[in-house]
Amino acid sequence: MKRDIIESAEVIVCSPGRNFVTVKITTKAGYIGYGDATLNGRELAVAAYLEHYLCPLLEGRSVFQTEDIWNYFYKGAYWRKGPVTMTAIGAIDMALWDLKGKILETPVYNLLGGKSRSKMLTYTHANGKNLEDTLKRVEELKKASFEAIRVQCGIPGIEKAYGIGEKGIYEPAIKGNKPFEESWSTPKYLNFIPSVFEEVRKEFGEDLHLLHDSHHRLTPTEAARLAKDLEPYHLFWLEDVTPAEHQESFAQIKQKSVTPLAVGEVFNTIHDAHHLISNQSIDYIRMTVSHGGGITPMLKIAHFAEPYHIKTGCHGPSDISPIALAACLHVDTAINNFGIQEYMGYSETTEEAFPHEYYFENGHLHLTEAPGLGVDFNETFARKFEYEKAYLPINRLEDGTMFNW
Ligand code: KDG
Ligand code: MG
Repeated sequence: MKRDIIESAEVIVCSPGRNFVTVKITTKAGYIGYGDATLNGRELAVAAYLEHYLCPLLEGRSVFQTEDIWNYFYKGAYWRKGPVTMTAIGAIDMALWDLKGKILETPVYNLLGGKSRSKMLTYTHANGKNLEDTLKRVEELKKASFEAIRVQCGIPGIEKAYGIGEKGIYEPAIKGNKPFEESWSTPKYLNFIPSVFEEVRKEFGEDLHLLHDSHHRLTPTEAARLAKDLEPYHLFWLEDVTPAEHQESFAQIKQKSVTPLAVGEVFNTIHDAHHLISNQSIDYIRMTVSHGGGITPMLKIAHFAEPYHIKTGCHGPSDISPIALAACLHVDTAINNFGIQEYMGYSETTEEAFPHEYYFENGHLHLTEAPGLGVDFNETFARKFEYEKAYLPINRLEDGTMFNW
């Protein structure tokens, strides 16, 4: 019996700790590969796309044909791109690479170029309701060995600002039948945020890598002001300063400031970023493996960015499962132009549902020699937690105008 021929592909939607969509591909010889198809707040759309259109076409295909299968789904659909389509293709691609590694008894990174490094610099989030809280959280994370920290802070006068959770835990999707409403004031934000970084530097010195996410809220001129105001605090990067559909905006910001720029967590193909990369308008490309269509295209994007001095900084929120995080880590390990890996961490229930080989130690994520992606799926346990609809918040200006979240 050929080891690599696919027998079935199945989609599992459940909520161990939060909602996740998992693809399970089984070969005729009994090998099992897993992919993550979670698209926060739109999970069932991806599940339906997979169940109705992609999974039924996999039977009889060889798991080794990742390039042809990827193009079969991308070019073969006629309708290209978009987060739903690309997350669905990404999950299958990930599961196929997992299977290739398992069949060949080697970690996936060995199939992508081999080990370029032994550990990945990792950042996590300090989200404080106010400055005092934020400084406390930075202190805790430093003690937990993080060398790179994304710093967000509640803004005086804004009741519910982006990225601030209760007791330091931040989960953006909220269960219910309607999105939660946040509010926003760009002037209040711009007037306050530089003072946060001034305090963080005063308290913790220059050695800590500091990052910040503006979450798509500024115009290019406002973004340039923030980037300039933050220059004295030497950020590792300033993320998503402006809505990323308009690639030309970044060139304007780049000309006005030397604060490094990162973007890409909502991108799903190279066509969202090719000008940004070839014009060197950014410093870090932040697409993640699941939403960017899988390991196959992510590797090409990293290679394309390399000669332009652009490094990777894969999105790694808790709303992609440990399977997708592991897929990022295998790409991170294999490429030369790795920058940093985001890691928000998971609840105990999520950890139990997805036992994994990767581990965090001394500020870095590490992989082992385990074959495939090195993440298992405890299906019986995970299925005990039923999917519940959850939406990402929406965001309005103080006068009620719909704004970017
Ligand atoms: O689902 C949306 C989150 O993943 C996003 O808000 C997190 O911006 C984010 C980040 O940088 O991790
Ligand atoms: Mg972000």
